Amino acid sequence: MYTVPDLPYDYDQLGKYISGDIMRLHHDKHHQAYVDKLNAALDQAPALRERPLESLLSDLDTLPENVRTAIRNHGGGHYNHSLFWQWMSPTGGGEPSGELAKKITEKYGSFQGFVDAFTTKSLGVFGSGWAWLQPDMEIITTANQDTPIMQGKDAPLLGLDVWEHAYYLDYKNKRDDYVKAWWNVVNWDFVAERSAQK
Ligand code: MN3
Repeated sequence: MYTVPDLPYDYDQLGKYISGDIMRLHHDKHHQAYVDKLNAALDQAPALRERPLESLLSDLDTLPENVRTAIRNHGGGHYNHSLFWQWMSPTGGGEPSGELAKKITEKYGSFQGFVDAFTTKSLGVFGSGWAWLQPDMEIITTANQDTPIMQGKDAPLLGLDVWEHAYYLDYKNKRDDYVKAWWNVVNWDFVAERSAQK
């Protein structure tokens, strides 16, 4: 049985940038729904419970057809959101340092160059999806709850949820204001940790 992990901070702690109302809805309702539907799918294919979620998501083509779409959508949702909570922090924001900063600067010229490129990609996602920074410093996007490991790529270093449910209560249709605010809570320590593991 999969469960929703607790937030590593209080619901209201990102409040200036992402309200407690959004965090409660997003974590307690949306993420919970992905987990519930993932568990329901696995009830239909109990043998898959033996395998880690990453293994299922990176091997979707081999899964039984009756659960493949559910695992893609809801397993992807659980995987992405479990990381997303950790990619934010009340003490986040600012810029990365060390090796990660060097890699970003090498690729994008400056940290601001990276922020601009990532923001442009995020705003270019049509409908619901995510923007990702990959270990090779490429910025990619996926639709719905698809995640880079479904496409044979490495696990992402950083990801941004640009589904309307992630910002609508605070920002209405203004995705650009949400993305601008989000940089203030990005947990660069966690991103650097993931980068160092590659
Ligand atoms: Mn979401």
